[in-house]
Amino acid sequence: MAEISATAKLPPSGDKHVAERLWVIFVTGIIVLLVAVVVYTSVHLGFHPPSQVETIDSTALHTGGEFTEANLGTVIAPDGSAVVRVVAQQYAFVPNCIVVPAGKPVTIRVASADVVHGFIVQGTNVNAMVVPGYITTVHTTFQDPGERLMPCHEFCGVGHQAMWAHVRIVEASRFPTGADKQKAVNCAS
Ligand SMILES: [Cu+2]
Repeated sequence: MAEISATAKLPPSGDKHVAERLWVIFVTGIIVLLVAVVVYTSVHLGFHPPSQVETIDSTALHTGGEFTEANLGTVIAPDGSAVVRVVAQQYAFVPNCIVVPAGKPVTIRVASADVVHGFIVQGTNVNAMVVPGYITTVHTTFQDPGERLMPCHEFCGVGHQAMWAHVRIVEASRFPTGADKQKAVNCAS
């Protein structure tokens, strides 16, 4: 009788190992899933963190340099690609309607004149923060002509909800003339 009860008290070692194995499989599965999401969004959807760190004096954007008023808007390079320069400030983007060519590489460069802002263009990979003192650079290609909203998505003060711009995507052949002569254009051009 004594021998039988001693045997009955042994822990169920087989069950414990099965549970540990299941946890290892579960946790490994989560890691594989997270890596797959990072690879899919960066390779297939084109989501990249801004990696090129460029600094700028946010208190002097209007006094000279890249973000003076005449430079704000879109300029077309000889290869047909576009560079868009935008200033984000409480509580507007300047210009508040940007025009870009469809099907061409577009580089958007944004600087803040005051506090932290953000911008997102719905239905695209454009989604970034604008931190004072730094230039935010985003690369994208807008496929289809049309109009999209570009709201500020970082709370920047009492007027934040009114801070948004339009992105007008037009056929490259119908782009406003002058943008290819280093003259920045916007929707009003
Ligand atoms: Cu804002």
